[in-house]
Amino acid sequence: MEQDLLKLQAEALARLTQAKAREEVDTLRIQYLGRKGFLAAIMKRLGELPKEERPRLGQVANQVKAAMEEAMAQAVTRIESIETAQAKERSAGLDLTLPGRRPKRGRLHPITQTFREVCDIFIRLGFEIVDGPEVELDYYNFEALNIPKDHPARDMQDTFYVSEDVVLRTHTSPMQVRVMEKTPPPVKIIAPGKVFRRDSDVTHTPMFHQVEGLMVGDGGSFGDLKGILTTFVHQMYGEDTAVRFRPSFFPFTEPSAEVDIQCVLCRGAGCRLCGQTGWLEILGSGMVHPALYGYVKNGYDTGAVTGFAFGMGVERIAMLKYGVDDIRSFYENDVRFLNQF
Ligand code: 2U9
Repeated sequence: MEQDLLKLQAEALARLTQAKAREEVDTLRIQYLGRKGFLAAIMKRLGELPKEERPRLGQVANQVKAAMEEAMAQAVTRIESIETAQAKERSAGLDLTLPGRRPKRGRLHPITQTFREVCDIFIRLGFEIVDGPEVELDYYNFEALNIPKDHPARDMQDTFYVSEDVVLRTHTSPMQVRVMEKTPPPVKIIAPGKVFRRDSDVTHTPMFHQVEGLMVGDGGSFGDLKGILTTFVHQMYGEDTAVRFRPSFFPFTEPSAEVDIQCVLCRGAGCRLCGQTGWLEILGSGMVHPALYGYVKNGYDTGAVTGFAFGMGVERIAMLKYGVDDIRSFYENDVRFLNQF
């Protein structure tokens, strides 16, 4: 019987070292140590032994039972650590066969695109870019542009005042005055940048972008003005777009002309967009007012030099190019709108 017990132990231990899952260990526990298991079956025969042998065999049976329980605990620990290692390996593993996630591509804001397109056209025509402060002296924003205090033209541009003498620039024209102060003629420059006006509706935002140009000396006639601006319109809206120059008034130019293009929607037939006129205003221009040369001096002798200037709102240029009817759409950051450009 002792031999049977030791054989049972050896057999159980061997099977436990082979076990690969906790369920297998549970099954072995029931088979070997259960109420109707192998150990219980041998113990039932204890009564067949001579009385004096029974205590020693009882002791052997207890040792066998303890050895099997210990081996079962060890098997569970071993299986658990294998399972943990396998789980780790699974989560760390890269499946290189999975399709990659497409990164969302950003793109330039439509106003930035138009802004660059406008600037590029003038760069190709020989203009140089100048940059300057957005917070500007009243002097450069108004006085030196022939708009003295109390001049009615100040009402044309509702201004953000920082102090009595400092404003957020209402146009980029101050830059051109600053350049003329420093540089004798000829100059051929564009001043692109942000400008600020106290205005907000479907065609106005408190901040918008302008590109203004100035060409003084070395030409700079009204004929040059017409040629340069017609070329600009044709490059921006297509060669077949009709252009007209309409008399206008600005304090800083004389004579002044607004530039209209054939309506982009009805092609001149008349519609709601162009107010049935067939034309859309896109920019302002004119010959630099002789009074301005008196402010900058520096070789700009009234009578000796002539020049022309122009200005446009980039948002308006973009609205007409892309058929956008509310300027505020550019600044609401709705990706469904922005994705179209
Ligand atoms: C200097 C001399 C003259 C710049 C000019 C305009 C006409 C003009 C408007 C277009 C739409 C402003 O954005 S807008 O509201 N601009 O019509 N701007 S001539 O004239 C200058 C500039 C600088 C030294």
